[in-house]
Parts: sequence; structure tokens; C-alpha cells
Amino acid sequence: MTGFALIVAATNELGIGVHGGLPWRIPKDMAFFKHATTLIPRESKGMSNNAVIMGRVTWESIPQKFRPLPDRFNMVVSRNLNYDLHTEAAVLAGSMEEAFKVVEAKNPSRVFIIGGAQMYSMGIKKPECTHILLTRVLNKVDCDVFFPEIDPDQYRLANHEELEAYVEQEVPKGVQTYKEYQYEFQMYVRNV
Ligand code: FOL
Repeated sequence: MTGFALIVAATNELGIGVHGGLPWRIPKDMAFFKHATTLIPRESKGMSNNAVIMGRVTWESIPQKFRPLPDRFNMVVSRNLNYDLHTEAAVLAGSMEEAFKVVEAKNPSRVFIIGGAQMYSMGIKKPECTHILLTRVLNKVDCDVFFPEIDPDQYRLANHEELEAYVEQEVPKGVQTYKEYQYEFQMYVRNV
């Protein structure tokens, strides 16, 4: 299996969602998500778009007009293989392992797990998970689903230059403010 990244926005308590959706709407974070997951890196030997792997609940949380996420290979995981995606432009898999198999056959440039909690928990344990792009939301926000603990023996907080190099773009550094939200772009990388 080739490497992949997790991308997420989470509070200090690692809250990521509430009532089947995102707890906030932060446009510049969403723009960062779109850029990071769509970017085909310069050094990429992959010949096609990036792949995004998500659980069924996350798929349903994406507004209909935005899904499948354009210019990315959309892979949805559900144990129910009769689940109807209502589009030909996304592919259903019965497990994360199956999803990786299908995705690798596509030769994507990069692979991202984009949620939710169950997908992140499975992904973060795999040695192939090389990067965690984490938008840290500094507010206390009521959440009912959580990102898994990031083991400091497994991952270290990268510096800002490493984050910018990974997304091949300038990224605002330090605490950002949007409406009532304060947030910061971070990246963790797997220890060698
Ligand atoms: N990672 C980060 N950093 N922030 C997030 O909000 C986030 N959300 C998810 C996964 N990782 C994340 C899962 N939820 C869309 C909606 C929900 C969602 C992921 C993506 C979405 O509609 N994206 C569009 C852009 C929409 C817009 O411009 O408002 C896309 O094309 O990526």
C-alpha cells in the first residue's frame, strides 16, 4: 500500500462533528481542504487525480451540490454494498481495505482519508499514514464525534515550512480568526 494522509478540522478536545455534520463553517479552512485534496504535487509520479476515501456518514454530510467532490476520485466506504450513492461518479467499497485496493488501481497522485471518526481511527493506526493535515479549532465547541488521539511516539508536529511544502502553497501562519472561530493550520508527520 502506498502512503496516504488524513485531513480533518478538530478542536483541542479533538471534536470533529455534531449531529451528522461539521460543527462550524470556516470558509478559508474549506478552501484549504479543497486545495490540499485536489493538488497534484509537482513531484508526483501518479498519473491521475488524488483519491478521497470517506465513510458513508461523511459522504451524506457533504452538501449534494458539492458531491462527488470534483477533480478527485471519490471512494465511499459502507458495509451495506446496496447503499445507493445516486451517482456514477463515486465508487462504493465494503471496507477500508477494499477502498485502498480500488484506489491503488487508479494510480492516484495522493490518497486522503477525509472522515469520519471511524475512518480516521482505522487510518491513523496504519504505518502508511504519513501525514495528518489538522486544522485546529481553538474554541470550545459541542461535538459528538471525535478524532482519535495522536500518539506522539508515532507522529510529530511539523513546522510551518513543512506544511507549506506539502501543499505547495503559502498557508496562513498562527492563529486565524473567522467570526467567533479561532483556528490554526497544523500538520503532523509520521516519525521515521
Ligand atoms: N478537513 C478540514 N480541514 N476541514 C474540513 O471542514 C473537513 N471536512 C471534512 C473532511 N476533512 C476536513 C468532511 N466534510 C465538503 C463538505 C464537507 C466535508 C468535506 C468537504 C465540501 O463540500 N467541499 C467542497 C468545497 C465546498 C465549498 O467551497 O464550500 C470541495 O470541493 O472540497
